Amino acid sequence: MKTTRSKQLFAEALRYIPGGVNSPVRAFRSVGGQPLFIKRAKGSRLYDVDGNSFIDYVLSWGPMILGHAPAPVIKAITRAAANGTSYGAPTEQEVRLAQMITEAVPSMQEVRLVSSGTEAVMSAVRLARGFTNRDAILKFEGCYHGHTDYLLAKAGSGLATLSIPDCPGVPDDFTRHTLTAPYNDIATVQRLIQAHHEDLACVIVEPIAGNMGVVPPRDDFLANLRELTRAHGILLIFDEVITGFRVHYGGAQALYGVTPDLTCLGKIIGGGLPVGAYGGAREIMRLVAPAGPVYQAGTLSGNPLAVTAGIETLKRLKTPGVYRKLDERAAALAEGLREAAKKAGVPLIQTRVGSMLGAFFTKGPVVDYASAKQSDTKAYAKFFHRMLNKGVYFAPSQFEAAFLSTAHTPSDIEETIKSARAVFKSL
Ligand code: HOZ
Repeated sequence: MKTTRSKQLFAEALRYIPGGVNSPVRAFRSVGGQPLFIKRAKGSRLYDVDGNSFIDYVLSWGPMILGHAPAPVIKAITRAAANGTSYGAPTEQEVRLAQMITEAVPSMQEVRLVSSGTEAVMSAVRLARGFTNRDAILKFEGCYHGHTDYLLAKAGSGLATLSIPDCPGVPDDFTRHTLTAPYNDIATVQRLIQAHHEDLACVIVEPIAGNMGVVPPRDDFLANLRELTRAHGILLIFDEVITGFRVHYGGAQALYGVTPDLTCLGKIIGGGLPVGAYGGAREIMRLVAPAGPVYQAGTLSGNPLAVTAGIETLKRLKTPGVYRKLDERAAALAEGLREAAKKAGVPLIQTRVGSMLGAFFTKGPVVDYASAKQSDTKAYAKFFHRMLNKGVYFAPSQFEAAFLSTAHTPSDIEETIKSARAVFKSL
């Protein structure tokens, strides 16, 4: 594979940008080698600056559920851009997107739009603290909720990829109020809640963990969290930045039938433009400024381009059969990879919920961060590079998810499985 131009650009990037990238996992550090610089993308394909093309399963880390550059979305944002790109004043479009979100996710009676998932979570936790008048929060090991100081404790995504357990620059004082428990371990949650319930404002969880690879919740894990938090007046926050509109039009909460108090969204609701949102019961949301005293603001919040892309994306996702089709294609891919690994004698645990997939090189089971960390990351790195050489782009980290879009065709899936057969044999 020719990578001359990517290499030149990366050398240049290293002069001006820390690590040469604007977000750590993009740097290929844990799989080795250098990142590819992307020139354009369309449908299921990425095209790099050296003229290589790839079937893309990263999809900008989740937002591009309709594939890249979907015609109706591009048309709508082009039209919107001609009317100006930001006003710092309310627009009709943001009311429409808020309406669509609250209709799709009924637990979000009111919603505040922000500019990233990090911002959504940070604001939701502040709101939970303001509402309960308590300081402590409980999060799960390997779950990633953005890069807010007190949420970096034992976090997934880039921190798992780069093995950073505690981030310098975060004073101990800031994480003093953050408790952590293993994902899927309700006994530990129960113990922590018993000990700290008077001070616990919220429990925050990715209802399907997608930042330590993909780790689905055990059968009653979410329902038990709901019961325990409700019993002690603790708010339950679902971080659905990845799962929102990904696993179901109503998010993971609709899929599992468990209703949180607050929900955080991002990625898909911006159709590939920077966006985030948090929302919940009216009684709680009415505390957000200017309706109430919990302050939160943003110059680009509700940005007209991002909101337009979000509306157009959600409109398409509402079409009957969309999620069934995504599920069928993802199932075919997961099954094909599993079979191929088995035939080649490669131990592989394939996890999947809808169109979110994980692949761990281990005998498993993978139920939490500790077991995800047991997997053979060197084998993943080899798999990643050999697939890349065959024109298939998976995440450059074991601890991220793979995603499918409505633009992935059966022949994309077949081509991927065919490549994987050869790659597994070579491992
Ligand atoms: N935190 C993102 C994945 N879970 C990665 C963002 C990026 O590198 O673009």
